[in-house]
Amino acid sequence: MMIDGKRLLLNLAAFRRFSDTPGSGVTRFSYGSQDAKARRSIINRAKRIGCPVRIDAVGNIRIGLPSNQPGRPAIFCGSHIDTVRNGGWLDGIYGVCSALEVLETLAERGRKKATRNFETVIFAEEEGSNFGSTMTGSKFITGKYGNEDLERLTADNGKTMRQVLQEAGLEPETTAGSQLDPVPWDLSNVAAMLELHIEQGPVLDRAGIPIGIVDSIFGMRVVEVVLTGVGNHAGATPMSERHDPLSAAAECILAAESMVAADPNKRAVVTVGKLEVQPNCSNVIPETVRFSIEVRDSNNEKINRYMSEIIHDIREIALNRDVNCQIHEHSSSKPLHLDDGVREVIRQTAESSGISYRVMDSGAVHDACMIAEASVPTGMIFVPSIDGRSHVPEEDTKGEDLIRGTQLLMDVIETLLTQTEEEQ
Ligand code: HGY
Ligand code: MN
Ligand code: MN
Repeated sequence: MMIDGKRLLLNLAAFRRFSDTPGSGVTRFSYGSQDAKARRSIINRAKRIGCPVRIDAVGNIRIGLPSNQPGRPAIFCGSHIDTVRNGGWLDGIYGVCSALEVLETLAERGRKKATRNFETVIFAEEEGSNFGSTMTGSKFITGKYGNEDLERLTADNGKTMRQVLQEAGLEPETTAGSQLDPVPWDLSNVAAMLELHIEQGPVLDRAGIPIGIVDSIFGMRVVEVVLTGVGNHAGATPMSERHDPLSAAAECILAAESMVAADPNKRAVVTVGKLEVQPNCSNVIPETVRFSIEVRDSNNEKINRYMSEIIHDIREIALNRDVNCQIHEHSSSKPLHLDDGVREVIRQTAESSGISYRVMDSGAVHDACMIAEASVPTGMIFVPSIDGRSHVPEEDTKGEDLIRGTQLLMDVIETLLTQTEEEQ
């Protein structure tokens, strides 16, 4: 079945306007007003094509086909609509618009004899922009997160996830009969899940290859560090008497960077993306500094080894500078290998369409990780990111690459929907 490429690009372009930072990238945090507008437009489109919509207690959305049969195994396909701050116009939303394009094409054309159902899934809070934890919605779907995390996860303004959900009109405690589905979901009848995504790195763009077929996804571990020194007057305090937590943080960050940059296989990465200084005035020696550190790699043992060494160095630096140090585990996800069977269907479909591809790993994490970790056979397809840029306003992909990726997704889904038991 042919997708409608023009409709895909029009829908993608329309989502750019749901942003708190028009003109400087896309900012659309889950549970915010722009997210609500984006959801509304998706739900209106689903209703217009006669597709039933379900929403769960943390805002994950699932949209089925009217022809879905109760009890039949389902193919899931989707991604996320939330973004980082001043992010790009494609991260997540490209996979959602593509899954909606597949849904609409299937709803319009009907399907050859199908042995499975099809559902578009939109995961909430994938970026973790509110609470600092990536893949939050899918962690609730799989039961990795539960009620206690509704209190544990807090936004910068101090509001818990439970309070943020309530303000967004979502109630975590869902009683039977309420219009929200409970979490976790029963995934036992999900035959496969597919996520189409921009690569967010330079590999495909540099190689001039239009499709990436993902075989593994990096793991990550995030800790939060709080360094407390002695705030004081910037002008009247001699250098020899200072206990400056920001200088200590600078030393910690450079130590972490040089350690991981020396990684022999050059794939491990460490990032300090968030740093808060109190009281953050140019003429005051800071009192407290709070910053995130995340380590990612394809090997879990290496992630933990690096993080332990980083934590050790931080404690040592704090001691030498007589600065108080607290380190809290924040979130993590293990590296994982995606399903060989689904990857083979993607590879054969690309081959028969004459599309050149590269099998590759992903340094970015995706909701596909959580669904795969819940033992659902999962596959991912990448399209190139121009200059390898992502999580920034410059994020972009050529229109023909976007359409090609969605058509390949359509073709793979068609195969999975009509697979017989033996072929599975
Ligand atoms: O952080 C990530 O890898 C993803 O973009 N949330
Ligand atoms: Mn993403
Ligand atoms: Mn992202």
